[in-house]
Amino acid sequence: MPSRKLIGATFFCASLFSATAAFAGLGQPTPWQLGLQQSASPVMDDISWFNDFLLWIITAIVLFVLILLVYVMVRFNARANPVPSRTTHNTMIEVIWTIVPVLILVAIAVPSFRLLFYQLDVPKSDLTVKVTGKQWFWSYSYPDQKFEFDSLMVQDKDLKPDQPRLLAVDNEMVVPVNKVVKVLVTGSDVIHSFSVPSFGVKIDAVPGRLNETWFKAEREGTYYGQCSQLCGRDHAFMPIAVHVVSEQAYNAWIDEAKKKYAAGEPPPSVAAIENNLAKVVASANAR
Ligand SMILES: [Cu+2]
Repeated sequence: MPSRKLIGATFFCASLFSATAAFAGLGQPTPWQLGLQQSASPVMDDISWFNDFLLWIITAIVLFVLILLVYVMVRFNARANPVPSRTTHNTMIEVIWTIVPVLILVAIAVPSFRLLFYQLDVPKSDLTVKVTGKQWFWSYSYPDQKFEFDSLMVQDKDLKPDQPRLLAVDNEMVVPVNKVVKVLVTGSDVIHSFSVPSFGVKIDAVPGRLNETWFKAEREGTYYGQCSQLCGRDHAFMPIAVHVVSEQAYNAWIDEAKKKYAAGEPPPSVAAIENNLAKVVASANAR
């Protein structure tokens, strides 16, 4: 009974969707996670919706083709149908199987393009953060506040109990909740990619080019991402951590960060550079 099969399959899909919501973590991956990470921004809401929408469409297509195949095998096998029909053309069916896929593709294309423009069209922003991918860490610059800092992965031996391994960093990028953050992304050496799944952000960091994207985090918390462009030896060890806080906490952080980073590190002395170079040469000779 195909109708009962269909109900069973629909039920299975529905339970898969609810399982996705249950398993997916906020801001970071979880063991045995199915589907995408939980959304924390309007763009990611739309990406999640589009993902589920496509899943329904492909599920319906797969079931339809499966039912047709089973029907053909049962109804038209040599035993059940010893004298086959000689039909080769049926205009009506040919028109349908041309038009229906076109309609399906249009139904997919419309929300797909809408989403693409939504992602790429940066709305009026409340603050700007410039992100630079380096081998192998990220630097965050707050041009309005005139400071910049590096963000390096926390090594396993220094990991605190509440920090996720390979994702936690020493200096997180901090942004206020419910504010549009414009992100300028570039690379300083090779191509990296700035990616935070919960915000629906993924954009290449290309040396000599400034890419831009945006997000609006709608919930406080820490959101993790990783470099998503193979960039060399420590590609897997340059995570991204974005701490979303209240407006007051953000302002307090800005005051503190200005003191901590504004002066920046003094440029290294010539002696220090020469010393460093000597070490590099010595280690190269030793090898
Ligand atoms: Cu990278």
